[in-house]
Amino acid sequence: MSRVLITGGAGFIGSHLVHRFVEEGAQVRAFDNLSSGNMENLAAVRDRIEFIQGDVQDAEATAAACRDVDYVFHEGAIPSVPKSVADPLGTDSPNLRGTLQMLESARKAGVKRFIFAASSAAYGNNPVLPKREDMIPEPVSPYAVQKVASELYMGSYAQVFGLQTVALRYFNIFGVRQDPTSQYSGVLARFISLMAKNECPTIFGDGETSRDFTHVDNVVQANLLAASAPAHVSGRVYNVATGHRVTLNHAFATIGRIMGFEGKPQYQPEREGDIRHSVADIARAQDELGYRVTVSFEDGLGKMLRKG
Ligand code: UD2
Repeated sequence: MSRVLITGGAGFIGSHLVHRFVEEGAQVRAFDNLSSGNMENLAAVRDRIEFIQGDVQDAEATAAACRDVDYVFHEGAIPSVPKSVADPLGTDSPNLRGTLQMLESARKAGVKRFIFAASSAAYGNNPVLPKREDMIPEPVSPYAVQKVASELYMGSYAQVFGLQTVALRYFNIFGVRQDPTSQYSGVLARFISLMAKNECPTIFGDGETSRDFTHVDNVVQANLLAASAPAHVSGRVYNVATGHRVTLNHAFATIGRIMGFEGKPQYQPEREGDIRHSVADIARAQDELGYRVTVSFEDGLGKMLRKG
């Protein structure tokens, strides 16, 4: 039986990994400083996991977290582009230094493989579509720099120390337990929570902006595959997405139809720094990890609205 550590385990994506590994019968340890994570996300499995409240920058806490663990899934971070712009130094510590600390603790503990939540932010404003992993990274925000630099540390630890590492670049992930409360929350969670209160969501721009919206179940599957794939995936980077893009207008209409919301969106000027289109090439993940999109955009929305 595998022993797994999930950092950011009380957060949105981390808690999905925790739930899935509990179902798989793994021995699960969740690690979170509860700065943005929430124990409610783990309520259903709390008595079946070990939980450590700690910070990814803390050498002692991370050493304890990595003890007797086979696989580390490092999701813990401050997952916000605007926060990184407002506070580059304050976000660098958890997002980059935290990754380095986790790698160091994992290496010392003899972890088999280290899987990291990287980001499509690595592609920045490069207009070429779809985004392929062999494109040169063009990070723009401090957040993107922190994620790309973390990937580079992953590659370094794979080559220099022989720690097996895999970086998964997530594209616009959505699903239940995603926090809809901030103006910087994922747009779909935001639309759903506003429509549920019969309030009109805002679309920034003309609504033809598009994203590769990816249901979190696909992310969970990608992580399982990244852990079990042959050793030659070590040191590599993979897009985790659907390979299709959906416009904000289409997303609004689809959610409205499912929820029976009849209002119109409010259009406001484009948000500064937004990229226009984003869609991934997922061939590398398909070929090397055996990744398949198991939940489409529409099915994912249905699941999210049924709270499944
Ligand atoms: C995503 C990631 C971010 C980073 C970035 C890399 C999420 C939540 N964020 O940011 O972490 O990886 O990609 O490029 O996945 N919008 C509206 N109305 C709203 C809220 C947003 O129209 O109420 C628009 C927003 O202006 C943007 C699009 O929806 O054009 C997507 O916004 P987002 O914040 O969900 O995600 P994104 O792609 O900016």
